[in-house]
Amino acid sequence: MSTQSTGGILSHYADFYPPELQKQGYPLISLHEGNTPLIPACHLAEWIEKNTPTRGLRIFLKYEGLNPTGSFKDRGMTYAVSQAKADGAVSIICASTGNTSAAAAAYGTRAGLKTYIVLPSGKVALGKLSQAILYGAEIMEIEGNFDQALTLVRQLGETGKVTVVNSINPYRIQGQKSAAFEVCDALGNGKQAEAPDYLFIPVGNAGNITAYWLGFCEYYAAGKITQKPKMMGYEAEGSAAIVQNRVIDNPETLATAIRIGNPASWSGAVSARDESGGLIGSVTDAEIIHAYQLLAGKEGIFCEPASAASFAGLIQAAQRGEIANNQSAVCVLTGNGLKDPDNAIAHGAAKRHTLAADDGIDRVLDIIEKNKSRPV
Ligand code: AN7
Repeated sequence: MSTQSTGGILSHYADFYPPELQKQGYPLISLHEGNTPLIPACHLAEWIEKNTPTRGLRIFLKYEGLNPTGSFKDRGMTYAVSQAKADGAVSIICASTGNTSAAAAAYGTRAGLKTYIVLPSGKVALGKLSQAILYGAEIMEIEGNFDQALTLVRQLGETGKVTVVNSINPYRIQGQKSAAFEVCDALGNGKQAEAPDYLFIPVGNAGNITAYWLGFCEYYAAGKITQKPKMMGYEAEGSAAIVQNRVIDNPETLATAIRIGNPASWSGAVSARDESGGLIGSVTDAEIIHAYQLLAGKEGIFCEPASAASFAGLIQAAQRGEIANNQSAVCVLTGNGLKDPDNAIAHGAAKRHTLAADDGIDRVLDIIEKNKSRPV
């Protein structure tokens, strides 16, 4: 059986990619990534109405955690790995805070390419590490941070012995722009595609904000949409290089996915901000955790902490009066909550009870009784 696939973003948005990609025999490596839901967040909109001066905001969540490896990285990896395969590569390599490595290992394996990944030791969430291990990547853990891992990988790329699939590989950004198309198509609801007024997105290495902006600009140029959104990117406060306009040597945040002090696509993020009239801000770990809890507790949406930086940014902007009234906003939830079980367990709101095997129903009835007057 062929490993080629007609699913996934490269086939669905073929008009926005080079025609070679569709030619028979081209090794399209796909796990049917993309086509993720845009979920209306009515409860969060109510919360914003009650708790901030911003009126009439409509909120939608782009739930990228439902991609094949659980993050948006799959959109770029299908293209980067397909191209590497077509170019005759035998191995790929990436530095990663976790999600890129999971995607590279999955697509690399499917393509029959050896996958090497360089991770910051002790700083990768458990779900991501477990993926890379099961997919069978060659894992190198560096006693350093992501930025140091990426420096190493860039140097290895220059030897010509391996193909780098970090977002410095232009096919990654090209693949990831498809998420912007999907957002507009979903908001158009079967009619003319439509961009939101605001796009809130976490910023780590700044590849994704660069890719979304490219996607909105291409849809606009093609006449698919008549306006582009303001791009609202959010770094973690302890890793906010773009906000502080300096490289952060020792980036910190519990949102390990965006624990990055020298973003590779820095200038792309700045252009997206300036050309769209948006902003790049930062959110504290406390703001991230609050947003993470609200997403799960009010909408039933489980994302990883870094993803919640988008909604944390929305809360902050709404409180500061940075959002006009009666607008629409999309928050990109970049990764699945299952990626990081440790943070969910540490910061979840559930009350946990232990029952003896012979407690019978009385203890449970007692718990139900005590909860009657408590809000959900
Ligand atoms: C869940 O996996 O950089 O600004 O090595 O995993 O495009 O870097 C991950 C980044 C946001 C930031 N949300 O996106 C990696 C890596 C999640 C992420 C980001 C990442 P970029």
